[in-house]
Amino acid sequence: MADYTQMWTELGLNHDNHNALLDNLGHAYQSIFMAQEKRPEGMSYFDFVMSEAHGLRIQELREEQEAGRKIIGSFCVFVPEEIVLAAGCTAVGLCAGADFAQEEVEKVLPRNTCSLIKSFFGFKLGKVCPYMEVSDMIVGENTCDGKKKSFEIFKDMVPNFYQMDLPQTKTPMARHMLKQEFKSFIEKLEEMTGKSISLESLKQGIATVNAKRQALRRLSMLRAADPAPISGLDALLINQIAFLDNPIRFTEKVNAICDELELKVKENEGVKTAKAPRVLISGCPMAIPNWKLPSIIESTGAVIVGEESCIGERGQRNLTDDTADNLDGLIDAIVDRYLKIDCAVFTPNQERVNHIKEMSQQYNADGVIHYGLQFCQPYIMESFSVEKELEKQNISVLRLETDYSQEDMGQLSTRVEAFVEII
Ligand code: BJ8
Repeated sequence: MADYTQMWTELGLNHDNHNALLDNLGHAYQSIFMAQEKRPEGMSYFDFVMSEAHGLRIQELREEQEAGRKIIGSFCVFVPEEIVLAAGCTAVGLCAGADFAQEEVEKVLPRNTCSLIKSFFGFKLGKVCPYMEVSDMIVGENTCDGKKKSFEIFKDMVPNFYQMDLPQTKTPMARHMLKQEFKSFIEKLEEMTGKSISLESLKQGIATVNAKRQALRRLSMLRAADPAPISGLDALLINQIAFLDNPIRFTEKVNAICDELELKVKENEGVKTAKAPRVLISGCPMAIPNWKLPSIIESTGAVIVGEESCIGERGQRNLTDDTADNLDGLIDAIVDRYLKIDCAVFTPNQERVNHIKEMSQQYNADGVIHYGLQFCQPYIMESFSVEKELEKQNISVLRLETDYSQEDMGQLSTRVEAFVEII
């Protein structure tokens, strides 16, 4: 990696903390990803992106800023990338997948807060996330109580915070509210950039994001093959990088790896042997660098064939209809697309269980591992009804609760191994 010290200083990063984080990440990446066998050649691009995630990609974002674009950071797949792009801005997902500066975090948040929320506080307090620091505006959404209340504290830690209110039901009233929220978001972006979103720019934004979703869908479908042509770890990594990379280049690279995987499927080549146990993961999102559970699962010899998660199919599943010939019609289409996201903060949320069943059939999964982050009420509460419904269909389920620490690795491995043996 080139020397980015000056850039990191200009962004206000804490060098000691940041170096420690990069060191840890580098080691984890080597031992988890590079140790895998039979990786597709196309993964070399994604390895490169990861190796330059705090370097070249940040430099690119700064160059975009110099050319007049604004960078919009967010924590939720409800923040519409189509609208961000239409406003001439760039969207980045703020990853929150590792513990950092825990002592500092617990001075401002209760201990029993989910790891994801603690993580973005830790990245901010420890000054280690260049994406957070390069963002011109950070959007926080009212989803779970944890995020909603923690944003009341977080908003004072960043220079330009925007709160997006989201409904928790899918009634006509809730739909109306979401449309008003998206319109306010458009106004905010227009005010920031001094430019109006036009029919053409919104169509273009929709086309770019739809193409990215279609490429990720193609990747998902290829994982239905037995033997699976790509590991769950690598597929998860691609889904994680979807939140950081330039969307057009990313789409090209995902399609390129899909071309390679199609050939592998034709030739019956897989990352594991045919008939290796096939697992579907369902639950909380796994942000970079949260690879703990997938690496435990795949180290047992099983292969993960899908993620029912926002960093996975829940976040990317649906396309936005781009056929309307006026701006309001396109905004309606965006609202309709986003209201299909079946996050556990919604009630009722029968669609999610239906999707889990559908995915386990589509990808020929032998069992489902429900992943809940400790203290995440929406997903942990929902895991009981998910388990009941899946068991009615004779789908084996393992419900796990964990956090970002390494302390429960042994216990998790034992439970996962036992599950993989019976499926
Ligand atoms: S649309 S899943 S990205 S809110 S793990 S912080 S829910 S206590 S992340 Fe999410 Fe948007 Fe929903 Fe998706 Fe709260 Fe649970 Fe923590 Fe969570």
